[in-house]
Amino acid sequence: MINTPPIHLALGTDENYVDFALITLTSIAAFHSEAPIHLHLMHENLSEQTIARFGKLGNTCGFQVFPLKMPREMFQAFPSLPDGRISPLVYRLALPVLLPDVEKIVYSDSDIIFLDDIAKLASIDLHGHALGAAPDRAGQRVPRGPEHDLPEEAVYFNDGLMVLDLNVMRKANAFARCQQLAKKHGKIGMIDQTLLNMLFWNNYERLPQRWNLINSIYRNLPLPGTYTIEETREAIQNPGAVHFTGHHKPWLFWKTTHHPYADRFWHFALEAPISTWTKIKIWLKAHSPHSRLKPPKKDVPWGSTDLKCQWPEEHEIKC
Ligand SMILES: [Mn+2]
Repeated sequence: MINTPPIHLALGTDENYVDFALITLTSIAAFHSEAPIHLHLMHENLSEQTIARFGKLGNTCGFQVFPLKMPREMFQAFPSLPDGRISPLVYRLALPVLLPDVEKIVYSDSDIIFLDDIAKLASIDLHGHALGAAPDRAGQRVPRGPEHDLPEEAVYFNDGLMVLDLNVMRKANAFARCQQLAKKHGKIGMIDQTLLNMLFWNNYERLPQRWNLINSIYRNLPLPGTYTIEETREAIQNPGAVHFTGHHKPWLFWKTTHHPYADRFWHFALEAPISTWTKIKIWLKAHSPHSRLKPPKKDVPWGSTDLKCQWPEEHEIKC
């Protein structure tokens, strides 16, 4: 164990998203047992008390927490939140600069639940590319063309779960170029994701769909040029990480359920070290009529029998 190199993992949060980050980490701990995890906790102004909550979870689950405070001056080029804070969405862009000694790192959003060992994701060969990521339907809404710095043929990826090669990103001067592009494009939508696509649309390794099962996957056919029907079905049958993209978050009471694995979120939320009040709210959602999986609008070649209904034995929280 001592000689095993650590898995580097980066998560970014403000006080509003702390519970969700803790839920994501609880799911990671449940499926991971080998190499130690170094968690780089990106934040701007988390209290010491809050950071201690991550430390406590790390102590019981065997990962080390390294708080990583975002220097405000680095983020001047990006639109800030209405109250003046840095948007936590853009923290990830600075990783190549913030962690000069780290080579490979997994970045995860906090609306993600892992259902397999993160070590399998971290060890995926990127074949010299800057990053590994999975394509996303959200790219359909992004304007293309030379003036938008994104060609028509780009297969737009989701940046919520990525394996990054920080050396390759540093060589490409990724963060400085993100700053320049942000100034040029002002308030573009999905800014972090669109900037990374502008830089790396032709320099990313396509991850198997099972490593980022986005919200729309169950109710839609895969976009042409992304995954085949067979690959999509396999991913639905054997997910590695599920991602509650878009507005239908499984913790929002009035939102209907579009993600086939929303129940896994409810499970880990009830296991995670979060407040009882939050757990009650999530339990109510899990037991409300809105928890029923909304069927696809169109004909899709999979159904509820393709969902992984059996929990693997190792889902038990080990810590
Ligand atoms: Mn996300």
